[in-house]
Amino acid sequence: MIIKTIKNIPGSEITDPLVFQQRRTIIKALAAMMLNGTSIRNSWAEPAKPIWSAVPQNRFSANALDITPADQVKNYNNYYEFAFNKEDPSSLAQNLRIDPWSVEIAGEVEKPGIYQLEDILRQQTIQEYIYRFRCVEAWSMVVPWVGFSLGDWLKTAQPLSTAKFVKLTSVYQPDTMPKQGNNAMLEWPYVEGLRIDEAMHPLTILATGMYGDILPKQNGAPLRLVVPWKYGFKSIKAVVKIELLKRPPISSWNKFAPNEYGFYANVNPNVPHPRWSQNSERQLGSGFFTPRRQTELFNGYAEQVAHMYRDMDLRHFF
Ligand SMILES: Nc1nc2c(c(=O)[nH]1)N[C@H]1C(S)=C(S)[C@@H](COP(=O)(O)O)O[C@H]1N2
Ligand SMILES: [Mo]
Repeated sequence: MIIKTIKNIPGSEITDPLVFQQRRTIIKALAAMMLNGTSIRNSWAEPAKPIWSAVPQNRFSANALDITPADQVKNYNNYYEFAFNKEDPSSLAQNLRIDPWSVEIAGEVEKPGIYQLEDILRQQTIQEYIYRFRCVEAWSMVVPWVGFSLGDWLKTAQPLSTAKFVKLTSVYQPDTMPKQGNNAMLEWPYVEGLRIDEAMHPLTILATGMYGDILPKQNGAPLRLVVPWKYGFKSIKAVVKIELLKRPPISSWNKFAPNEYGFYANVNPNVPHPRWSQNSERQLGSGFFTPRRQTELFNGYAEQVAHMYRDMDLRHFF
């Protein structure tokens, strides 16, 4: 499969230097995978060297932001399939099997299908996106994700005019995910949803890497959603299925506590969580004396996204 992939990309046929550069990166990545281990799974577990370091910046990527140190982002995780604390997912998630990986597109589309991860990555424009990320628990970070536009990919499946919402589903792997095995807390698998315009928005990405490298399993490998203007729980990890629907899906946290976790979950300092203020946030990795950051409406992305909510009461649709 991998060998066939490499043969299929003659550099001479590619004119756009960005595309050429990007495909070279992928070829190098695939070659590195073959050299430093016999399978992709090995290199995911133990990446020998950064493989996404040469990808171009997306136009929404904010170079001016202070990037959170990688070790903080890799060792402070919300991943309830593995643990309810933030310390254990980084070790427990290493058991997750992510090779082979495929993602199904289904529902209100002209062309439903099941796609192998390496084919998706080969066909989509892989870029770096430096984004703010704000958890509903009032901590935040800045992460250089590597990924591609969800909307660009969905367009290839040709959404029907009846597609109004998108449902995303995480992997169900109870033998490696202890909380799924125990049937604990949420209903499994983890489910999230977006309105179709939110899913098609160019800020919305599927990430497969971060910090120029492969995405760690605890951060959602091999493919996770990132919606930077919404609370972190919307950014579902280890995605295996994407369905386009006529009606809104019921997302996991919304079902668990509907008065605390809304469907929209747009970052909003003016709408408190029932149990705490959303007015400010602790920046992950900042020192003890660093002041909290003032939370911004739509997490600082109002210019790009506010128009989608112009006629909505954000207190009601929280
Ligand atoms: N499948 C799944 N996706 C998930 C979660 C989860 O528990 N399971 N937690 C969410 C929450 S609450 C947050 S804040 C982010 C955390 O992402 P990170 O560990 O990469 O920081 O993932 C989100 N995606
Ligand atoms: Mo979160």
